[in-house]
Amino acid sequence: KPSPDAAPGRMAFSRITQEDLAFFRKILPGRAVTDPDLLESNNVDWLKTVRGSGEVLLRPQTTEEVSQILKYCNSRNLAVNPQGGNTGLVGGSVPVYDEIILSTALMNKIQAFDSISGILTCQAGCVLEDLSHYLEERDHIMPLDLGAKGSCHIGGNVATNAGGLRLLRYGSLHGTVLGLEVVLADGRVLDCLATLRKDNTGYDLKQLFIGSEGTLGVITAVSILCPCKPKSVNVVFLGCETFEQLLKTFQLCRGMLGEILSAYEFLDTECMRLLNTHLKLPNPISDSPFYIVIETSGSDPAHDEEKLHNFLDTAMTSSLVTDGTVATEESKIKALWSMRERITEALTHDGYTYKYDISLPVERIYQLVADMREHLGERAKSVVGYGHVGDGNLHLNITSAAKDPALLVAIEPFVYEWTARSRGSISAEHGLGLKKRNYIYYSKSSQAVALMGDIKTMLDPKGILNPYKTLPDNLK
Ligand code: FAD
Ligand code: 2HG
Ligand code: ZN
Repeated sequence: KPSPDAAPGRMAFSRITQEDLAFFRKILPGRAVTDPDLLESNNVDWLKTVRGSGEVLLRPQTTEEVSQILKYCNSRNLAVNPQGGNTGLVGGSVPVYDEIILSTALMNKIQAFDSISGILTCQAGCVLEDLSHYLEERDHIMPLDLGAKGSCHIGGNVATNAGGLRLLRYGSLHGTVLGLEVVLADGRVLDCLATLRKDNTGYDLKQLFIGSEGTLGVITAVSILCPCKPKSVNVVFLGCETFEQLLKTFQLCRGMLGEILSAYEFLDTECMRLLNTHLKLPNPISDSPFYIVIETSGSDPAHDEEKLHNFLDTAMTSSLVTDGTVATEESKIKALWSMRERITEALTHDGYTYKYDISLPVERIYQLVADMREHLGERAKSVVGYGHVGDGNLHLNITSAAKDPALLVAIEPFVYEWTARSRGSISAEHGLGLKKRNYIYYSKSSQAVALMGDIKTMLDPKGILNPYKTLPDNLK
């Protein structure tokens, strides 16, 4: 019996012909790549767990070129896999079979920045970190930040509705994205690239494409609301004895730090072990069962320091936390953040990684890790928990020395049933992609999934955009 995350059979799309290649070479001179060596990295995902056999990589520079590509592919019934920085974690960013890879890597122009409103407009292939640098020079920051910032594209971020480390403060992309330009499956260009905070003229169509994982259209440009660069940033790394204390500290933090709180993240002692072992990152404080990363961002260093000092004083004297260190200058802030941001990388050195990205009522999030550890016993190499406590988002990761189908059967559907019983979501921020598409019913009703299918059929009747992804195989 095939595993539920295995690919379904190849759908009846056309095969690429010499005439097709001639067309692509004509409209994209020097940018229609067929050399298998050059295509290798575009065919395999960041985790190296999913591999496709795409034979053509298209590198458009303009919306018009994307439009011509899709118009042609739709008429020829050729499947297309939109690709940004290829950092997605659910197997959505690479072909399953021979889908054409449409990369946004050369669509990296910043189109406008309005320093009065803080609204940035850019092409979809801008790398998140490049946008951050551009904005920092103009006293602003991006409203999102994540460990993959050096590679991921803003279009990929929007397509996955990426959450990340600042969501607690600046909210999700459903709020900060003000406009999108999207090329539909048949090549029509949908211009919803507004730069307005408020616009209630009819349905808010751009929302459909945020989190649609390349299945409804190719995002070619984004306008996004960016906050002012905070004048003072502090990061605190704390140790804590129990998860209950970690939650009480969160409550205290919300009350005492209030408007300057910009992140509340956690990792467990097993994550720390992997950081020490595989990346040689030393623990900055004494060993603890749990660690908290708190970031404050504000406009007045003296005011922020006073607040932080009072909070730390209360947390220490009430024994909620046992040890800690504070960073105010950039290099130490970066070093503390790596203890949280580099866990994903440390896990890749530990073995084959099974990843779960779960939303739960915040007080339940560590219970799942404890229950999974007990359930798996000696069968797993490592079972680790970390994530965005402030957003109720747990990253449960389980490793084994090599890919282990028996271990997978022990993990799934246990993890999904547990999550559904707690009315959680089986994908908080990474999406469904190829790997999780068939588990959608654990978090969405059949009516909701059926309506998603209707929308897909309306926007992409031939199903050429990112087939085998996001929607379940049994969708009628
Ligand atoms: P890709 O991986 O290339 O693509 C992802 C999906 O979006 C695919 O389905 C693809 O078809 C589609 N897509 C890409 N570009 C477009 C486009 N222009 N139009 C339409 N569809 C498109 N995610 C979080 O939410 N929070 C985190 O904190 C976080 N941290 C991460 C840390 C690391 C180290 C890594 C490797 C990944 C992390 N991710 C995180 C997961 C990932 O979702 C994000 O890295 C990012 O949003 C993906 O962007 P990308 O450009 O790499 O997209
Ligand atoms: C993070 O928050 C990312 O670090 C990646 O979302 C999580 O690797 C993971 O499971
Ligand atoms: Zn995350």
